Amino acid sequence: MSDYDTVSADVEHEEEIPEDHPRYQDLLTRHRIEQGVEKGITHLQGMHAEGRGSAFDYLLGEETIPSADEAERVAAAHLLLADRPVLSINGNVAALVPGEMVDLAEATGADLEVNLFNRTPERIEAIADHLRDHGAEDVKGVEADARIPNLDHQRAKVDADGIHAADVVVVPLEDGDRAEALEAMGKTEIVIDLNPLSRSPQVAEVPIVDNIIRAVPNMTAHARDLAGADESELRAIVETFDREAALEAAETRIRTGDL
Ligand code: PTJ
Repeated sequence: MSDYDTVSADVEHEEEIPEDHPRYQDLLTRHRIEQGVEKGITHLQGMHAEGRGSAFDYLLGEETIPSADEAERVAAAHLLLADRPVLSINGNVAALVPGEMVDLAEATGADLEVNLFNRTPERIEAIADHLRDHGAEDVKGVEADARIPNLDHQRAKVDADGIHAADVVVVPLEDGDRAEALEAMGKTEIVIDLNPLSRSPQVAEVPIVDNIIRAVPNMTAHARDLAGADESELRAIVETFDREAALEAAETRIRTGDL
């Protein structure tokens, strides 16, 4: 019998998923992605992305490993130091952690911007509404009056006073081309991605190899802890971070199960 056999596939509300189920987080994640597709928030391709992520998470032990926790603290420090931090939201992020992204934006003074790989006006509006339903006051990305250079048309659309002008950008579950193009614009990129070998974490200044469901609340908790820290303390946290070591620790955990 598989772990899934005890939970019906047609769960209507996430409260029906038993919290003591051994694969609770995975079931919750799948349910939220399905709901996202049904609401027109998440693209069908988001299901494939989720399936890939879930396999890596299984190998990570479905927990935040110490190197990811450190990266999440470093990310919080970067966001607190930034002049114009922006959190980029796609269809998977909106389905999985809408309220948690709003909390992180509040804790760090960041803006929220919808930025889609498969961009349509309907999805942009649906995601902006969904974020507002979860407490967001201002959602960028609807106007899209600027372009990321060297990227083809739809994926390049951003707000001039949002991602285009940002100094620090959180780009979760991102496709590699756009992550590289943002990096080429000189932005400090914080990438959340369960696959440490994917191009996005490989180009990020802060790669976070963790499930977004765990990573975002943990970043917010770190940001709240660091809220009273002075600039020199935040700079020390950022400067001592070793991105190569973080990527290596995640890959080792996935390949061997060892920390
Ligand atoms: O909403 P759109 O139109 O912007 O499209 C979004 C998707 C995710 C479909 C698009 O960006 C895409 O195709 O992304 P990729 O290239 O499939 O990359 C997604 C990455 O996110 C993969 O490396 C997955 O391992 C990773 N991933 C998936 N689920 C999670 C995750 N990382 C962290 N937490 C997750 N829950």
